[in-house]
Amino acid sequence: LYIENELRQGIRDSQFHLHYQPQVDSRDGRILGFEALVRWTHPVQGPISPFKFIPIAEATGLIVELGEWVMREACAFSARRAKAGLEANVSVNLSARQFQDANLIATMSKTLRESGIAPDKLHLELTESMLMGDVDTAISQLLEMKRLGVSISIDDFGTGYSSLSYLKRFPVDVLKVDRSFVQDIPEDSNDMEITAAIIAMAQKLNLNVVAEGVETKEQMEFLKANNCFIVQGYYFSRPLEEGAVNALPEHLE
Ligand code: G
Ligand code: G
Ligand code: NA
Ligand code: MN
Repeated sequence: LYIENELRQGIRDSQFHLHYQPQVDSRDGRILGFEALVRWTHPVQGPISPFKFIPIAEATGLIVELGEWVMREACAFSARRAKAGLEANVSVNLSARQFQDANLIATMSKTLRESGIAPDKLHLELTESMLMGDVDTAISQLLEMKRLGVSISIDDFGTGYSSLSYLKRFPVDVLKVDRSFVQDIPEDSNDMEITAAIIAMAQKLNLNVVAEGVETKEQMEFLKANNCFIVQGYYFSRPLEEGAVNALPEHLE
């Protein structure tokens, strides 16, 4: 209850801000876009990890309000980047409560309109488990999102309960290979096989594929050699404040 009240107060008092982690072309290091990640600096306790507050925001429903703020702020970031002639793709994490929220489409539509960004600049990241409950309802919600013109990614792919037979029914654009498969490349040959198989499957389904959690040059080279051309991770950059992001060169590495 304590942290719930603090969260509510924090939203009111603008204690949240976003960090942005670059997504990069593995062939030439060019920045292709960013994942927005929310941060909370509590006035007394200082920084509080999202691993701590996101689950509470989800359990209390406050994630809907917080998530709306995240989407507005990420779209505003994208608009500022576009105005400056910079790469403006931005990915936002959506939680289950938001995906089930009856107002999601209206809010998203309004946010896009008010920001003035091209809707295809906004990417929404959802997890497999969010889609696998009521599949038909999930598909119609995804179709409404697609009608707004946004792009949809399946986050943490390979860790949830996705059924491959449903995958082709979902109107999604991108698979994000979970970092648990990437982190033990090249020591774990099973993980290498799984990663290569996910990339190959994504290609056959005409989906883009993003590898997350790339921490070493060797991992990046492996992914590139296996036709994964969008990579994200500490090897290129940690999530950064907007000022630091805008100071990055067009090509990293
Ligand atoms: O940066 P990292 O420590 O930031 O994030 C920790 C966890 O919090 C990750 O699982 C990430 O997906 C989640 N997270 C970060 N930002 C957001 C957000 O804006 N919305 C939701 N729903 N989850 C987020
Ligand atoms: O659940 P999701 O995939 O959205 O989580 C993103 C999380 O991964 C964030 O906490 C982010 O800070 C973290 N992250 C991003 N790049 C790396 C990386 O290269 N290594 C590790 N260990 N974590 C990363
Ligand atoms: Na994510
Ligand atoms: Mn992920």
